[in-house]
Amino acid sequence: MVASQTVADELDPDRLGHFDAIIIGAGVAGMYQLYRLRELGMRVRVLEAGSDVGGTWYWCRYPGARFDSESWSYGYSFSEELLQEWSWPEHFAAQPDTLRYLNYVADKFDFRRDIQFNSRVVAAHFDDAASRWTVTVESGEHVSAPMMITALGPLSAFTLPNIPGRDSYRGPAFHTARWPHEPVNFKGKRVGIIGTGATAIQTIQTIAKDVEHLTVFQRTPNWAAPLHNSKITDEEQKKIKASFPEIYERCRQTVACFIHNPDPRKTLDVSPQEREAFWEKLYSEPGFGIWIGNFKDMMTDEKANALATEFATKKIRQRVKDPKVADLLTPKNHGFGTRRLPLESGYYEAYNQDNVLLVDINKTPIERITPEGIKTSDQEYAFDLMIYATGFDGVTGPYDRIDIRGSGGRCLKDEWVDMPRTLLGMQTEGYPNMFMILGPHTARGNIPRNIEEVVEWQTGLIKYMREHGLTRVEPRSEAVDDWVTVVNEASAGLLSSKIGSWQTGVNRNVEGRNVPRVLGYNGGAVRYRGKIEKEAAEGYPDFRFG
Ligand code: NA7
Repeated sequence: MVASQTVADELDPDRLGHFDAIIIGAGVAGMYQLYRLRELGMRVRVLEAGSDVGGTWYWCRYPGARFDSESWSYGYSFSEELLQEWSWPEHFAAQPDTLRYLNYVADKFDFRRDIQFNSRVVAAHFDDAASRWTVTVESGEHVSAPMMITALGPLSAFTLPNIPGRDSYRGPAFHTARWPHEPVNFKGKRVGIIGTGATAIQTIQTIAKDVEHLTVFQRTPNWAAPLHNSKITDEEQKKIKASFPEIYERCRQTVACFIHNPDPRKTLDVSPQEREAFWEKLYSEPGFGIWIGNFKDMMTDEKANALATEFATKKIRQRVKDPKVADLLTPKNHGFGTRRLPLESGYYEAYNQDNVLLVDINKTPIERITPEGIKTSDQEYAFDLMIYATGFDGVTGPYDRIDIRGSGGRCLKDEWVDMPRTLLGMQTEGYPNMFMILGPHTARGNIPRNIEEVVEWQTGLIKYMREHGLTRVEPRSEAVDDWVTVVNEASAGLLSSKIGSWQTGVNRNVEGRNVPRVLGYNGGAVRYRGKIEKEAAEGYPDFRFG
């Protein structure tokens, strides 16, 4: 099967040209794109760095990894049979269940026969004369096809902290995005973890009860709110399976494709008592309601945001016994919800345990990593195991890590060094026949919903080209300019636009990535859908064909 369809086969001149498209990545996006291109009768090769399918859910298998979005709103919606066959065990599934699900999908639709694993893409070059992309993997082998679809994932380029001595540590050290496939035993271990983002929060709350001692090195605290996960009962399961049309319709109508949507009221429209009661209700309910279902001005009005921030601060104080620790865990440099809000299950309570220590590395900076552990300005810590929960070079990072050369040898990394330029987040000028799934400047929220939308739209464009005998497509320059303006305007006034996070492409471990950039279309999924549907209905006027 896969073994017999190697890249080397493709080098056989008799077979050269057999592929109609190359997809990079076999995660949620790559697999769905494969499904849709197969429907068009295209011969597709998927190149995947991992040894199996799953993307994010293949790599990020750290303890406690799980959805923050409702499982039943997250799965693929394209197959009624699949929807009925698969049963999510919990309202917010854990990573092993999600990976099991993606494997189930890969088996059911026989995806693996078109996927080449252990093939990290390092370069993709467009040949103008032949109008083909040649895509090279780490081993030096390459494949070529007229079309290339990047399904890289916005969070796949993980970053290690640039701390001196990092390689000198003698014990095991894992980044959360490269967690071992074998179980890691925490019993009796002294563990150090760097980072306090969504990933660290899930890890910390999960391992705190097992470790002998856990030291958390925090640079910037993040806001977090309760997930309120629970098992799905048989009765709920039946109800969910009977309601998929309504669930997906709901996701289509909301701003970020989740089941949650902003409350139409403004924060100051209601009395302080009513506000408090509303927030208490949201805080006690499962999922992103407290973030996405909050008052509609929470993300745009400083005063409104300050009140929500006050509420969230109070919650931390209520839950963390030591007021000094509570204060340390309270973000001071960004308001509630202005970074992607991690959902937690007992995160704050973990700090009430005697075996958990929070170290503020702003006060006592990490000087170096030593063979035994970590040396801060005032102390040396010895660990049996270290965890880097230090995040990702978000959105553009995965593109920067591939040498992508377009028409005339132009280099994507150089062109995007300050700001990416795209049309609808799907294509970029000068890179013909390169289709991006969740590239910069698309709407992002409930990721599989966004993926399905983009994949279906791009498949529609490819179908249109095949029906009209067109072999080359790229966006018109003026349309790209317009889209960049639209994207920037949609982010203006959003409090989150000014805040450094992976969503704004800030990562202090990566040179030149210190300043927030607009990397998503923030005008909402409904408006985004309206724009892409109009473009298709009008016969793709913003694209140039050849
Ligand atoms: P995040 O949310 O980007 O968090 C990374 C964390 O690591 C964050 O607390 C960083 O602090 C910290 N970090 C990074 N580098 C360092 C160094 N050098 N020293 C100390 N601390 C550091 O990534 P996650 O993986 O947690 O979550 C990513 C997304 O995955 C999440 O939003 C969900 O959508 C799923 P900083 O804030 O930079 O001061």
